Amino acid sequence: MSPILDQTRTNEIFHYNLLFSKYGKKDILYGTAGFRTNANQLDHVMFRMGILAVLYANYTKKVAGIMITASHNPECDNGVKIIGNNGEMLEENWESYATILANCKDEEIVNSIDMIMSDFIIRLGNSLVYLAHDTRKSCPVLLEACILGINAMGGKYQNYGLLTTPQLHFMVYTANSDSDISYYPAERDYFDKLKTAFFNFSQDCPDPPYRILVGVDTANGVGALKMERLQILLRENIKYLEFTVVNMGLNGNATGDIGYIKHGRTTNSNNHTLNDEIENNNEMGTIQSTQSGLNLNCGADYVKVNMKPPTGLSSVHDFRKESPFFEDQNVHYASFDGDADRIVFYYFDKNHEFNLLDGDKIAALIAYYIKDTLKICELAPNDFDLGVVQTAYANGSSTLYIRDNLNMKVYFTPTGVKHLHHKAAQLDVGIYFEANGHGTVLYSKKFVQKIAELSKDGTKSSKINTSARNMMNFINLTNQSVGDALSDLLLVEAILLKYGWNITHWNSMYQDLPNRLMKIKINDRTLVKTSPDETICLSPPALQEAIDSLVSRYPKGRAFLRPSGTEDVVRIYAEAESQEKADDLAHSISVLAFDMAAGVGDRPLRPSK
Ligand code: G16
Repeated sequence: MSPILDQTRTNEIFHYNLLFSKYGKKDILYGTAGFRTNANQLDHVMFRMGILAVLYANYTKKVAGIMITASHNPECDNGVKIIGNNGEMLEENWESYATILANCKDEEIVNSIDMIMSDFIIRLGNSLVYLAHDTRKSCPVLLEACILGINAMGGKYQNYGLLTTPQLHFMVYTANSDSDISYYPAERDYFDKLKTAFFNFSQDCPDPPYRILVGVDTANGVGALKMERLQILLRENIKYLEFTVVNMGLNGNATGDIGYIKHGRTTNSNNHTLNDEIENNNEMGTIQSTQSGLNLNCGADYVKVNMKPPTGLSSVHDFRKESPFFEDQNVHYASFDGDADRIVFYYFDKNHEFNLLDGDKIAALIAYYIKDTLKICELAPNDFDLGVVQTAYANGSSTLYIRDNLNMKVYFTPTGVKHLHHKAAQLDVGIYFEANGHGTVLYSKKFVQKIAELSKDGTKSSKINTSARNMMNFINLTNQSVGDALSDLLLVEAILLKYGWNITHWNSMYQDLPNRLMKIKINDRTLVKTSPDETICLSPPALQEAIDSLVSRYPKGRAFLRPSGTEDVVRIYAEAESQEKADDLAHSISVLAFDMAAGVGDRPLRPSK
């Protein structure tokens, strides 16, 4: 998320006509606009991000995007993601300017703007900023502040209302791939692309003997509306795959079984059809859902961190028990986060044990499919630079599997999708996933061109033509601008369909090393410094030595800690040969860090099963 916001600032009222008269268009008269709200006192920051986006759009001469969301964090948190000109994340050098602008005093704003304009040699002209937001109640107020900032700089904006973060990335990417920036891509384009690619892919796959039921936990967030729409679109053509959406965040029911399918129709407990919501949200509209319980006891982060299912799944279980169509092995689940840019999968095995398939397993599955396809297409392994990009959080077993079984290169970057994305973009096929479920695949022009040629090459066997066509559809199904829960969901389902695998089969690709993720609050997390790859703690002094000594006592032990970039916490990751030992190790390091780095509040408790 960018920039790093100073949440401790007191509220400010900013007189935007000062900026307007300096930078905005002089022919429109605006009064003084002040805004005083309690949206975590971040409205002034959103105002400045509106300004920044206009400057950035003027610099790149492309559409910029602002997504108002605090993603996987609780409802009370607020944040903003700025989207760069390729539909990707804002460049790093701009992030530091965004941070300066976000945190400067009111009286320094003009100077900060002038500095940015001079450093990037910006001349203000036409600029367009796309806006969207998640379902937080604070969004309308923050959006208003953002629009004021854009207006103050004489910029134009297009408000898309409720979108997932990856959808807004897609809009910016689409607009910027077209030279005419007055064209507004529609949400329909996004859904058409996914629907068509998935349908075409499935045409070349065998029909599964049973219908497959996928329970999707949308974290009571914006993903609910979008998943609902995707489900309706897919249902037109795909008969054997049924999605059941839970934790839709409507009716103020945070944790109940809110949405479920009966006779192929989706209702909530009020018999209010969700189609109404979708129709109201007609592409550009802004509706604020009456959601609550966003990311609360549900969603990708909750499931990954706690290694347990979210609340709200019992409707899927009920359905499964009642229906003769579904067999256990054909039921699995997925969880999105609050802005639907992450996804993890899971299922219950015969012993009703919970099994998690996180970003590492998704990366391994995609790597397997791509490797297999290249082999069928008779492309030499060295023709293309293929690789998987991971972070230190990647499970050790996943790295070994990708390296040793798939013979693919594995690269490591620091945490943060921007780093992984950047590395993946240097490869012909760059598969990147963080263990938390955030990731996608990037394909080079050279690779796409070759696959397109092979799909139509009459001198090749029909097997090669089909596999290459399959790969082309897979490429079209991928959101290459950013990790996208909806797109990733379909990528996974497409591969499972192709091989006729159920989730148990997928899970058996390799066995995760037992691991545990914990977080602690300390007085000042900025005092914790790590090596660039985040595996060694450089400060406070002596902490790493103590960690090393603990780790050495655990067979197959590995552990590290790092300050979070999105929450006021330090995260601790540990792996070991058993779950109990991984829990022990993570807990011991948490206590160590708590004691050595001025922990705040209660000492960390040992994780419960
Ligand atoms: C964001 C970043 C991810 C990162 C996550 C947690 O996720 O995009 O790359 O892994 O925060 O970061 P940290 O451990 O530094 O708090 P999201 O879903 O909020 O975009």
